[in-house]
Parts: sequence; structure tokens; C-alpha cells
Amino acid sequence: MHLGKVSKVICIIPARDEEGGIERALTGLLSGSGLSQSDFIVVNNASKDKTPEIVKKMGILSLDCPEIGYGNACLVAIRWIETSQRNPKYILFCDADGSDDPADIQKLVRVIEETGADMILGSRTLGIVEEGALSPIQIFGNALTCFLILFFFWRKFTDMGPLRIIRYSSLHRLKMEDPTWGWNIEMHVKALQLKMDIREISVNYRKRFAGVSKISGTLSMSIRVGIKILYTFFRLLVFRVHS
Ligand SMILES: Nc1nc2c(ncn2[C@@H]2O[C@H](COP(=O)(O)OP(=O)(O)O)[C@@H](O)[C@H]2O)c(=O)[nH]1
Ligand SMILES: [Mg+2]
Repeated sequence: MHLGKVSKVICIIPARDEEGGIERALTGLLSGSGLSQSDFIVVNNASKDKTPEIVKKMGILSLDCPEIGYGNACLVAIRWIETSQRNPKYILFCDADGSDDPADIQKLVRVIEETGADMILGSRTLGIVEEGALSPIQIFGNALTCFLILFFFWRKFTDMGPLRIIRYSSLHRLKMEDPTWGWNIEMHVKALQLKMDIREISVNYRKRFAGVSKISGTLSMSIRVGIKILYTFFRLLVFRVHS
């Protein structure tokens, strides 16, 4: 039912065990993002709950990814887009837990259209963040990564948030491959190395509607994710993939 439909923007939503809040999150996105039902792709992997069933019941495309990992889920969606007859202009990444403000999606689309930039990142540091929505370790990790980018690339960013929009043709040039939590930093560093036009706008952020965070939910996981992000950053600096 989705094949052949033309979308200017396709929004990829990785989701894992989000049955408690995904219906509310998607309902908000459908009414407030300016996108239509067929513009969304939810990618589920390893969910032990009813996440995919809820998504399908809402008439939204739900893809299954055989291997766990945020990056793997994004790659499955990108491959699906390539093999479908859709040829979007932009790809947007958004979380499934209701943390993002749907109105910010409209803002991201408007700004990338107006500026002609390659990628627009949503910065929570510049926006309104509900108390407790970001853990102290997440705030520290984001600040550290922004400092590293400033140090090595001489470019100032204020957040490493997941809500972002990128030109589809630019995304292709990045040859994304990280299977897990290195995904966002890989996108950022490769785009910097290719001297793409990257900008930030303010976005709001709130606590997830339900369930527990898989990334920042526990200290040990936060540390593991942080190490993975730093490892990905330095690996990309050393083994520069692009000419
Ligand atoms: N497909 C997929 N999605 C995931 C996985 N882990 C987390 N997610 C999704 O990625 C988004 C961000 O994860 P979340 O747990 O909220 O982390 P945090 O907000 O960064 O602390 C949510 O939409 C999750 O459902 C995974 O292994 N596979
Ligand atoms: Mg979250």
C-alpha cells in the first residue's frame, strides 16, 4: 500500500519495546508534524512487546530488522526506501518514545527547504527541555562530543540529538554503516569530513511517554554508549573513509 507513493520527507523511527507510549507518540506525530501516515517508517527489532502490532494497527509501515541496534534499524529503513519506488528529498530521524515535539519536525523541514543545507540537527540545548528528560551523563556526553567536534573540526555545535533531517542525496554520500549507537556521531563526523552544510536549530525535548530508556536508562548502559560514541569518533578521524 505504500509502494509508489511520493513523499518529500520520509521519517524513520527506530523502536524497541515501546508499546507503552508509541501509540500516543505516533498520534502526536500524525497530527502535529505536517507529515502524513505514509511518510513514516517504524523499524522494530527485538521488541518483546506489542510495538509492531500497534504500529501496523495505526496504518503505519512497520519493518522488522533481524539484528538488534539503533543503526541496524536505520539501515533497514534506508534499504527499504532504496528498493521501493519512493524517492524522497529528505530523510528525517525521530524517536518512538514521544520525547520529540512534532512541531519541531515542521520546523526542520521548513529550515532545510529554506536554507538548502545538507543536514539540520535539532539541538535540545537551544530549546526547552523538560526537567529530567536528559540525564546528567547524557548532558555531559553531549557536551564532551561537541567539544571534540570544536577541537578537531573548528565547528560549534551544542547537542548530539537524535531528531535531525538530512537531504537524501547527502545521506547516500555518507555511506552509513554503524549498527548501533555510533549512528548519530558517524553521520555528524562524516558530514563534517565531506564539508557538508550542517546547521542546528532549537528543538524541545520531554520525558518519554512510558517505558524505560534503553540508552540512558542505566549508568552502565550510558557508559557503554558513551564509549561507543567516542570510539566511533576517533576511528572516523583516523580511518577517514572519504576523500
Ligand atoms: N530499532 C531499534 N530501536 C531502538 C533500539 N534501542 C533503542 N531504540 C529506539 O531508539 C530511540 C531512542 O532510544 P531511548 O531508549 O529512548 O534512548 P534515549 O532517549 O537516548 O535515552 C527510541 O525510539 C527507542 O525505541 C534498538 O536496539 N533497535
Ligand atoms: Mg528516549
